[in-house]
Amino acid sequence: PNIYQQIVEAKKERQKLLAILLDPDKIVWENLDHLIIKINQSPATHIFVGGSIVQATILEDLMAMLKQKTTLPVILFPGDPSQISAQADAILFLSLLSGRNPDYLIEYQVQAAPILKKTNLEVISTGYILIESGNETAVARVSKTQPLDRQNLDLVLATAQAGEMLGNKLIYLEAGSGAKKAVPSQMITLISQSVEIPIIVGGGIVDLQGIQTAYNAGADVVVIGTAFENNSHFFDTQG
Ligand code: 1GP
Repeated sequence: PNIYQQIVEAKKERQKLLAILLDPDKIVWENLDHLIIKINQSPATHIFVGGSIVQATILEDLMAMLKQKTTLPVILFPGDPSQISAQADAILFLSLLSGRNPDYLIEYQVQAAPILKKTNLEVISTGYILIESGNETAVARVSKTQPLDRQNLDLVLATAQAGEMLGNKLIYLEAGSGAKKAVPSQMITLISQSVEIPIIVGGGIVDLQGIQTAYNAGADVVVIGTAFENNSHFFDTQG
């Protein structure tokens, strides 16, 4: 089954999706079994795998474990073209539309294309928009780009609309991993009402209420990284 079609169907049905982000670089291997059990018990519908800097062997090892121990679809969320594993189900083919660094707009995509052609990965073009979040996040640092001003709704809107016109299948509103402030609700609402494609929201969401707030604002997919990484009981302690 086509993962993107499922996301579109869910949006139509107003069914909300939840992705747990695993950064291969931060995995504590002794805890991985337990972590995957907790993911299977959680309301997560997808697993995202990626990070700013990831060793290839670690990525493959993590993917092998995930394929063995969970039936959830695994989607690569790569920081660069080295983070491609044929063991995943799909890849977010990202363009960092908030930035003006050509590497993240076209260079890395050109490098990745021939590699992806040799796999069966479902490629999901994603307009990736980094929003200023009160602290410098790894995405901004590693990509050497400026996030968009969180007050400048017009610019975020124009960026999302351009992303859709360019043919992207998803818009990802990103505050950055470990962000102090999550993407503002008002912004999520505006963007979700102004583009047809599904909206992913992530970065700095630390409790179940934050997830609900993003859903209510119009997010179709919410991504939880750090909060689950810090507390594998995240989804049962607060239920
Ligand atoms: C980062 O949006 C994701 O790319 C998740 O962020 O680690 O803050 O949950 P957190």
